[in-house]
Amino acid sequence: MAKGDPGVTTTRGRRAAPRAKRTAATAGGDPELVQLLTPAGERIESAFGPDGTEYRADFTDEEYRGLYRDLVLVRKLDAEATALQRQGELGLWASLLGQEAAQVGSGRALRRQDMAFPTYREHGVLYCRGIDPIMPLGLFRGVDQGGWDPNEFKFNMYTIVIGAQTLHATGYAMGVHMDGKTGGDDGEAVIAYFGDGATSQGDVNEAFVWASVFNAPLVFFCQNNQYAISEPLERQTRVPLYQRARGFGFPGVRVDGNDVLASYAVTRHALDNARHGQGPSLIEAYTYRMGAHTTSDDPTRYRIASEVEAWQAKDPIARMKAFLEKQKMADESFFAEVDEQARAESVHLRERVLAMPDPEPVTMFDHVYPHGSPELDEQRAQFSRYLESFEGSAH
Ligand SMILES: Cc1ncc(C[n+]2csc(CCOP(=O)(O)OP(=O)(O)O)c2C)c(N)n1
Ligand SMILES: [Mg+2]
Repeated sequence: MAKGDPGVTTTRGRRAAPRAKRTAATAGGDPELVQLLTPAGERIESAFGPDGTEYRADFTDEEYRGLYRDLVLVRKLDAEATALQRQGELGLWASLLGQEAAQVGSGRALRRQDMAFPTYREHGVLYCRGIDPIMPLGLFRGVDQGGWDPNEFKFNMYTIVIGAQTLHATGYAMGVHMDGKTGGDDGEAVIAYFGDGATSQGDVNEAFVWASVFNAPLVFFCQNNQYAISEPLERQTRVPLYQRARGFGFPGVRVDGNDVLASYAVTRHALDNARHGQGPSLIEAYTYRMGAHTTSDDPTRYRIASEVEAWQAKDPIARMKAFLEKQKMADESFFAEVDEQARAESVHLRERVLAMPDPEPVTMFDHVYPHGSPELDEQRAQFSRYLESFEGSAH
């Protein structure tokens, strides 16, 4: 989307609006869900969070079209990565299919100075941070260690250890606060991504405690995609996840994670509170993992097709397209042009993946420590001798 700063207005502390303004009718009767765009593509003027905060998102036509473009692009690039894995070109891929709106909405809500801590599935946020989508593919191809400069892009490394990044984010956010970088519009906020399954990890609960008592400028962004590999949500919690926040002493809100407008509005509000020194909050983005957990998983073994079909009807891209059509903000030529851009970018991605050179095996010792170590030097030498023992081999 356009790099401007789209308007999001929120009103804190108001009482809940009359029913007609709320989202209950369109969100399957769930008054707990903040939604600004229904699955049919109808725009909702405003929606209220559990603490009475009113959320709105008013974008220009260009910005609405930009959000749509982002959604289509990240889905297409993700599909290309899945195909590359299927063809043996990547070792593994964790698809974001179905979670595009949660990621683009929250990713675009970040201001330039904000820092993000992802899991292994945040390809949409990575895209919004301006990182070349080729960057994580080296990791999943096994030819590099997935490197980009976290400080340059304000986006940390992918984290496979479930929940660990919430502690990293908490420590970082505490540092931001102690350095006096909060308290104004130019303050820095931090966002930590994690899944529904991660909420059962000790790390995540410890992060909640520390962030709370040290008033860290941190948004905990939980993508509740309903599964932790094969374990459904009911194995993680007996209460809606966003309500957990209350016990830790900070606000929680559940947003329709398939609604890019609401995901943006809720995240922007939480980040702005954090940067102004109002401490952490928890966002539960209610969404669905449309594909497998990773390419190593077969979801047909633990969930039924009708469940997937029910969520297909809430597709984040279809509703944004329906909205643009209804509002006459975009015509067929626009949609065709976006599709063509997505196709061209995915072909370009594929070409670059296939051209990635295989690393020399000994380079695995290169980036373990910034300045190496005598033990590593010895291991490298041993490994080199081992490789040389294969007389006549490529090594
Ligand atoms: C500490 C730890 N325990 C277990 C695993 C294995 N594991 C990988 S993904 C996953 C499920 C995570 O589910 P969730 O937090 O809902 O995130 P999602 O994959 O659905 O995005 C598990 C248990 C791990 N990577 N790290
Ligand atoms: Mg999950």
